[in-house]
Amino acid sequence: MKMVYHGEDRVYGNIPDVSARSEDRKGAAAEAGIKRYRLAVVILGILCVIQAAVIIFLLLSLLSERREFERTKLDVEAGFKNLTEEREDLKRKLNSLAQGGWEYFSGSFYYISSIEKTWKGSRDDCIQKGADLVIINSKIEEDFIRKSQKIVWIGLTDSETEGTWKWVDGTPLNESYWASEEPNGGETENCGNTFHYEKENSLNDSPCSMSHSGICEVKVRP
Ligand code: 2F8
Ligand code: CA
Repeated sequence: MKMVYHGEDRVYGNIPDVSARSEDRKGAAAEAGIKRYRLAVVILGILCVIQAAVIIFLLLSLLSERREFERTKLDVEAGFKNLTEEREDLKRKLNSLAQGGWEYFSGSFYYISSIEKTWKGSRDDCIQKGADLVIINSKIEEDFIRKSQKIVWIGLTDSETEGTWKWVDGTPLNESYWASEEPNGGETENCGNTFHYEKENSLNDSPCSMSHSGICEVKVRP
């Protein structure tokens, strides 16, 4: 406020000081501007911090994924190397089987012994070769064995329980290829062979003490 004079007369009063008000307004506006500016700086700062946090998080995720990928890659490479070695090993084994008189048929190698032995003697020979007497799982397998045109011991016996025929792996005889009227030996004939190889169904029971060739089997695929 400032005093105003009119001629000689002094007039006293509180007249608003316009220029001061304008100054005040300017000051207030400047202060508000500074506040807005500070607020903007703070918001920008917060946004920068958030952005930096997001970038760091993404980088860490990326690094962890990359490490995981590297680990998986190493595992796959090691698995591939093992498989390649196993394949080479199998090839060597197959070649040596083929050269040793084994015959391949439908996922298995078969060997017919030239020396005739009891059922147990023939089985022991097969086991000693890393095999066992054959287990017949299908008609085509039975036909393949019949084609040898020999009586051969197979991996079938009811020695444990009379009348309960089992394969050497302990599985029961389900699909049977008994010749007609077989098995007929009761307690005197407890081991299986291909006595009737000329017939469509060739299996027979014979005394286990008889001497025959045996047919061994090694499965090379399930
Ligand atoms: O005719 C089938 C019959 O043939 C032979 O006996 C005569 C067999 N014997 C031996 O293998 C010792 C039976 O087992 C067979 O059932
Ligand atoms: Ca018989």
